[in-house]
Amino acid sequence: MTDTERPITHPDYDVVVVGSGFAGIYALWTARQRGLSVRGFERGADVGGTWYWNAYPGARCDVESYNYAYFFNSDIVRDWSWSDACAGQKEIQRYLRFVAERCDVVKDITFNTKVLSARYDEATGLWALRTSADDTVTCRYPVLAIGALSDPKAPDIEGVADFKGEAYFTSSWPKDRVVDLRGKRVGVIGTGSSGVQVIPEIAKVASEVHVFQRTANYVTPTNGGPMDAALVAALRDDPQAVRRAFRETYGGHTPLRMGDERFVELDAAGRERVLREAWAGNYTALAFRDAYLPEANAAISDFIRQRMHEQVNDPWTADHLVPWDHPYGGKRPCQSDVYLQTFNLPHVRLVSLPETPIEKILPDGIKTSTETIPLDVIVYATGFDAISGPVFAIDIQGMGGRKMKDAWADGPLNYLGTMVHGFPNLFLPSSAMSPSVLSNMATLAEQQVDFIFDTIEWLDQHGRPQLHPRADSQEFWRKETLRYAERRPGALTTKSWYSGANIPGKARVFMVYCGGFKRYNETCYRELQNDFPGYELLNAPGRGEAA
Ligand code: NA7
Repeated sequence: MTDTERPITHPDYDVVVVGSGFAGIYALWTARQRGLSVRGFERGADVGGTWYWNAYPGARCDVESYNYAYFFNSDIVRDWSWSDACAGQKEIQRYLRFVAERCDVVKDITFNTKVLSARYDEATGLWALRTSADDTVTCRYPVLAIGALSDPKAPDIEGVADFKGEAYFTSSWPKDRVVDLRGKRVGVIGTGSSGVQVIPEIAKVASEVHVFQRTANYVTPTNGGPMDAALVAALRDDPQAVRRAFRETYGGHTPLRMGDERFVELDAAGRERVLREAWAGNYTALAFRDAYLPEANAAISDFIRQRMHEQVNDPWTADHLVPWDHPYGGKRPCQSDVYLQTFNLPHVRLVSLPETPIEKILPDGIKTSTETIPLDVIVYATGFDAISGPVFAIDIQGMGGRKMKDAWADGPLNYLGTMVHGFPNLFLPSSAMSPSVLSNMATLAEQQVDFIFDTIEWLDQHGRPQLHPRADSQEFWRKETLRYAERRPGALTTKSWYSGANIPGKARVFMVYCGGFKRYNETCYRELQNDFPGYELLNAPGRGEAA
């Protein structure tokens, strides 16, 4: 009998938190605040999650830092200053370390340790988590704060292992040394947000840059630059009011700037005027009050294409850098002030894969259908097995020995984005069917952790039954997610990682709840206030006390 099959007799901890990004750090702190025993596991050598791993040059958040931050503790809000309106990776990782130290949770985390499996024990209602340190810990409540974009996608290209030069992934860029690309011939595969950020940085030092693009993306200017002092002062004045206000918005952040005229009420000249004003103010995506209408979205998409096109000198390159195949927002749009102009440099060149696909990677370069390109370095910015990938990376077994992989064989199913039928007391913040990547992930982390620990508190007050969502609640939530996705232009028609289309063979399900943060939060708390009508309660005899 292996250690993981042995009967569980007692919980080592009330809560085990896996991951130490935004959600993990706050979950550890919240568990302690509520008098629960807790242990954290982190596969990296430090806290930060996404912001630990994605340490490539140019990595930067495209949500403004004064939004993309914690608000649960007013002193932390007042004691941290951002150097830029959109902070870079290093600064965000430093911030997360600062918060973890202030909350004194670093000591609770076992670093460099992966959680490999989680098994539910029906006799006791407890969970056993097996780690890469060949250890098993047991708990009542596993909180898998493992992120939505933390399982890198292996490049499905022949010959990857044959390349004899240097190879780097943006998703696991070396942190222990400086990668020196000076004077080197570099190929970059992938033009999503990571590619768009790293390519201009590589172009500053490399002798040649070959950008291998499968699909062009929308690229609009960033919101970076100096912080607005008045805004910072307002945020620091009453952080708790800000925190409450965020939860009343669609995206979980300060209200976005948007145009106040309606597309349907304007003639062609009026629409052009509004779009130009919005471009100057950097709110083109919300140029109209009714920007969500497909016809308004089409005008916005066209306008952005024109602005992109005019930044690139070579007509062929410009034509190919502009996304013609999907509407704005169908895929995750990118932001950069320098990406498009980078292609005007003489040593930077676009290779358009739909016309000249990569045939294989050679020991000394990349062979496309028309040429062999000699390279010293290949950078893979090829993305992630998003949202459900990190969940599948842990072998999770629930009631009746059912595996999560089987429960989600046709795509993720859960209720309110946090719990899965048949997996009692297991919590999955930042996972599928939550506002997730279409909201401010920092606000979402706080909201979900609050909801999870309010749920745990309710369970403790009610004799600690086991709780899991009913199957019909999951079905309702699946339909709700689909209903809102149908209203989002391009959501269901564009091939994107939002719906698993970037992974061959992955079930195609739109995985992000687009009903807005406010509605999501209210739906969660309606359950709690009404004693969880959408869930089933199970009693678990023979439970021991946590150490
Ligand atoms: P993305 O947005 O998934 O981008 C990955 C890119 O890599 C995208 O352009 C892909 O093309 C391309 N790709 C993936 N596999 C291949 C192969 N085999 N050949 C050629 N090109 C390939 O990931 P990012 O890391 O850039 O961004 C992730 C999120 O991080 C981002 O959205 C923000 O939320 C932050 P495709 O579009 O699939 O044709």
